[in-house]
Amino acid sequence: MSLTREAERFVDDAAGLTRPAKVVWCDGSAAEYDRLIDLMLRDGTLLALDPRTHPRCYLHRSDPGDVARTEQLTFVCTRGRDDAGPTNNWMAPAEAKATARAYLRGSMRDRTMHVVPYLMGPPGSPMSRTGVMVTDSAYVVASMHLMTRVGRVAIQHMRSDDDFVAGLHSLADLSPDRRLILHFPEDKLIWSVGSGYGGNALLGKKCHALRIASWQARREGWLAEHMLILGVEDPEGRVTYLAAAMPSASGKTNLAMVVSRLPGWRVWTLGDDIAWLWVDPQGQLRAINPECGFFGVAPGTGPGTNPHATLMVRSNAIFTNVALAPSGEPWWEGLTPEPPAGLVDWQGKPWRPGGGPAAHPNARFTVHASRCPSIAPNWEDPQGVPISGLIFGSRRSAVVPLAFEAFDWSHGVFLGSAMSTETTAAITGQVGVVRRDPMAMLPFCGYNMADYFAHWLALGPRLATPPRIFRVNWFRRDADGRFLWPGYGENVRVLKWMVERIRGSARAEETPVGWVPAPGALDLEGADVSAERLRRALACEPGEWRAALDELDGFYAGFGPRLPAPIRETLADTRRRLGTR
Ligand code: SAT
Ligand code: MN
Repeated sequence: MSLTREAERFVDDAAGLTRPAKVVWCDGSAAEYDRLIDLMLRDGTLLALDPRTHPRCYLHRSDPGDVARTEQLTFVCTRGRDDAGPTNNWMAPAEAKATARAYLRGSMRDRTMHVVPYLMGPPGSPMSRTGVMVTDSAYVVASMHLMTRVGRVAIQHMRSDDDFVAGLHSLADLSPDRRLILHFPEDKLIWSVGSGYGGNALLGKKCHALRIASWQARREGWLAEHMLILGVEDPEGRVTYLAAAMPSASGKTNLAMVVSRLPGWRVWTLGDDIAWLWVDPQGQLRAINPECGFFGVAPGTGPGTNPHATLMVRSNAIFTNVALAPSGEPWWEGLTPEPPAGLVDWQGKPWRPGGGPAAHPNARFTVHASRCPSIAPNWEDPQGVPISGLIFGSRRSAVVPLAFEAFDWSHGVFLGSAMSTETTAAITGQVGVVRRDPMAMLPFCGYNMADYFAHWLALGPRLATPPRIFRVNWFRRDADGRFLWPGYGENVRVLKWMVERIRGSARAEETPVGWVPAPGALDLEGADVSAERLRRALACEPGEWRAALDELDGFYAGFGPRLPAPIRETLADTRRRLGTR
C-alpha cells in the first residue's frame, strides 16, 4: 500500500539529504518485526535473553553517551520566538534546519532508511492522528512496532484525513555535539539527529504525541497531555476513569498498573504516559491513549512495586541498558533484593557490588500494551473513555501534601501550573534538583506555556461537569528523610478517596491550598501507616507554602503580560488565604 503523494515527497527529500544505501517501506507485520530482530541479533544491536525464562526478549546496550532525553538539545522552532515561550529552547526554523542539515547530509550512507507510517490512537478513532517517520535505526523501527500502530492501518487513516506529521530521524554519528531534536509545529515536522534514545528518537512519542500534538490541540480545542489513563473499579463493578500527569520517572507506570490493596477495588490500565483529551458534544471530557505500548523505567520495578509490569516484561520485550545475569536473564536494581552473582552491567562490563548501579538508572523496557495483565478491556475504544478526575502529581520531599483537591476548574489549572518537581535520571543533567514543571509538561509543551495555561482555563466552561482536579505527592519525607507515605499499592487508597469525592461521598477539610482528606476519610484498613504519619503527610504548612509561592511568582514573571489573569489572581487569593505569618 503506497503513501499519499505528500508523504512520498517527504521521504524522497529525506533520502536526497541523507543518501541511504537502501530505502525500505515498513508494513508493520509480525514478519517484519522478526526480520528486524534477526538483523539486530546478527549485527550485535540486540542480545537474545534466556528464551526459557524470557521468550522473545532482547537486550539493547545504547551508546553510553545516549541514555536519556537531552532537553538542552531539544528545540521548538516556531517562526516567532514568543510562540515557543520562555520555557522552550528556541531556534529560528531556517537556522535550525541549516545546522541540522550539516549533520544529516549523507548520514545514512551505507545504511538502510526505514520508512515508518504510524498511527497514534486507536484505529477508527476520530481523535487518532498519523505520522510518517524515516530512520536509519532498526532499534527505533522495532520500538515503533511496539509503541505505535505501524503500516497499513496508518496509511488507511492517513488517506482518509489527508494529514500527517513528518519525522526525519538519523543516528548520524551519535555525537552529543552533533545532536539536535527539532520541532517545527507550523510545518508538522520533526527532525531528530544524533540520538537513538526513546524520547529523542521514537518520534511518535514525545515529539509528535506531545510537542506537535499540543500545538495542534490548542488550535483545535483539545489537549495533548503527559498523562496516564486508568479506570478504578469499585466493589459494585462501577468504573471511574482518571488521568494523571506526572514528570518522567516519577511513578506513572506504577500508578497506571497499580494492584489494589483494598478488597473489592481494582485498577484498569489504559495508558501510562500520554493522553489526548477532548470535550464531546455532551460536554463530557474523554480521553484516548495515542500509544499502544509502554516504554517504562526498569530500575525500581519489581514484584513489590509493580507486579503487573514485572510479569508483562517476561516475554516479547526489548530492554535497554539493563544488567545481564550469566543465565541470560535481565536484571536491574529493585527487581530482586539481591543481585544474581556474575552480573555484567549495562555497558557489558563485569559488575561488583558497591561499584555503582548495575543497570543504568534510566534503563527501560519496551513492551506492547496488550501484554499488561491489567490492560482495560476497552483500552482501544475509538470513542475513548469519559474522564471524571484529573490528577497532577510531582516528586517533592517537602511542602506538597500527599493528596488534595482543587476548589474548582480554574483553581485546578492553577495547581497544575504551579507544579515543581525533583529531577530524575530520565533527563541528562543533575538528579534531585527542584525545578518548575507545570502539568509535568515543561519538556513537552510545543508552544508558549502562558498560552497553554490560557487554553486549559478556556476548556473549563465547555465542560458540562468539569472533572475534579487533584494534586498528589507520594514523595513527602519526614525529618529523617523517610517517606511519610508507603506509596505503590497503597496509592489505591488515595484513588478510592478521589472516586468518592467525585461521587460526593468522601469527606474533606478546607485548607488554603485546597480540600485535603478529612481525618478518617482515607481508607487505611489493613495499611501500615500511623494516623500521625498520615496527618504529617497531609499537612499544609503556611510558612513553607508562602516561600514556595514567592518562587512561583518569579517563574510566572517570566511570561510577562502573556500570563492569564486568572492564574495571577488565583496566586493572589492563595496568598491571602495563607495569611502573612
Ligand atoms: O522521554 S521518554 O519517552 O524517553 C521517557 C520519559 O522521559 O518520559
Ligand atoms: Mn513520559
